[in-house]
Amino acid sequence: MITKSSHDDALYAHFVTFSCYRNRNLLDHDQAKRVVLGVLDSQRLIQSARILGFVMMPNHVHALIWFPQTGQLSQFMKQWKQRTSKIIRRDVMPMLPAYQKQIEDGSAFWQRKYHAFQVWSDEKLIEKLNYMHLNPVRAGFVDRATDWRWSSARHYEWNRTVGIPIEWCPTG
Ligand code: NI
Repeated sequence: MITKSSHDDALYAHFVTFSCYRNRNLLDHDQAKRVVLGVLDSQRLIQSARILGFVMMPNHVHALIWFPQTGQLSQFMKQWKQRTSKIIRRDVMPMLPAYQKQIEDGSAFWQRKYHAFQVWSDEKLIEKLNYMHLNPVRAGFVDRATDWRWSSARHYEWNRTVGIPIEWCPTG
């Protein structure tokens, strides 16, 4: 069962979604997606999290994340978003003038909030993974989920590496 809640007081996977400021396609550039993935991996290590899956779209990101302790999600999301924004502004944007123009001076990179749902069962985890992996298909970018480089679909279909380790989590 999935329930929407801001509580983080039991062990379960979190299905998180966050978007670029004003839904702009700020992740259109692969260099930016690479930064988002790299920070996800480093924050995973810092907080001993497990990443069950992810997809990066041009204007938003979904991920399924599990922690061995409660109360970890808000710190994780804060760090993931802040560090990503900082690195992209510092290292990626200056190399791409057209990209830099997409963000006015002082404007945010990410929408301030993120959405999180608790996922309690394997059945719902699989449902959420499928939903995530089909994002680029629904958007018309690719024919099959595995054609999209920026998701965990290839891990589940072909056991390929997808840039970060993908792990399962204990469920109730
Ligand atoms: Ni989506």
